[in-house]
Amino acid sequence: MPKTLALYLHEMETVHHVDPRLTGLINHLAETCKEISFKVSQGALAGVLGSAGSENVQGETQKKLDIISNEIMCRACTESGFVSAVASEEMDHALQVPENCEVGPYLVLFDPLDGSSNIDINVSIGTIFSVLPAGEPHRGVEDAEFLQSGRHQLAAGYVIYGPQTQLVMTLGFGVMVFTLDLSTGNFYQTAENVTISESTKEFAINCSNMRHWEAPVQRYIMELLAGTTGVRGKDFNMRWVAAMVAEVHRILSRGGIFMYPRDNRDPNKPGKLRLMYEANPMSWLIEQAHGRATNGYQNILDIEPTALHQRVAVFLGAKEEVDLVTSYHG
Ligand code: AFP
Repeated sequence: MPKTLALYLHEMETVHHVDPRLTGLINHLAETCKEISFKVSQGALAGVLGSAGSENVQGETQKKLDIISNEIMCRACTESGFVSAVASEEMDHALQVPENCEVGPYLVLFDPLDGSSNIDINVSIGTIFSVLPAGEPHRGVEDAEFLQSGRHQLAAGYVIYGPQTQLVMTLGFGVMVFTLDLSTGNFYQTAENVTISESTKEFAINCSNMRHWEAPVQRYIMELLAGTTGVRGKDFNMRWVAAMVAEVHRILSRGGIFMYPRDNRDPNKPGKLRLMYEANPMSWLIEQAHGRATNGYQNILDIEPTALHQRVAVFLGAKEEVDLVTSYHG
């Protein structure tokens, strides 16, 4: 039988001296995502599909499962005893730990349900998380305390709710994959030290936005589309799932490059994806798997955040391709 998540986390404590409160938090997140996974699998039977009729801080329409997942994550994290506060893509500001619960030394950020447009059509979605240091456990955490670059992350990962429910995570010692066994309720390790090939023939981008992209991205994509008849001299395949979790999972599984560039529709929105909830945790996973992640100009993990809900352009995956499209930005 493969290794359980619990055993892997115990090894991290003994071999790499990872703080037991951090491994405790990861275990807690995994248990919490099992609950979300169950709700997702129930779908219409649990009445969790469809729109909630509200908007989040980004002005996006919320689905019922966005709200349900957010409530599950918020409650589980703030009552865990491991965190000083949490921040979510679905909430305006940081959420504090209730007075009757203990505080811990970590800050957790999450996108409780990434890929909301896939919920009602039964296509892969996921929960993304990022763990930052809080210093001494304390209350009254300000939003500003979350504004740490991705290099400060102590743990990052996601749980994908697809044909299988899988936890993919890093504590800075490689990327590990755990698959939920529904018969035992345990996560078992099914891949370790995942690496991404430097080259690829597969890309992911929402081409419907092509006319809005900046010149470097237009050039790069046109070259890919030209295939064997163009400067690249090889044909490329394309995929688009509309859930970053699923795109990153495919890239970790068989390689590729994923892009969500900035475009000229709204100068106040440099890209669609959120730095703190999506780009940072995914970029750390990709770097741990020997890939690369940039915003076209610099490594995403080096970006100093200025706002909790900051957006960012994202190019991540196979090193050769990310380097090339980044070089086109000049
Ligand atoms: P939602 O979670 O709001 O559906 O957004 C998902 C996402 O942030 C990311 O996971 C996808 O890669 C991207 O948006 C899809 O965007 P488009 O709908 O513009 O293709």
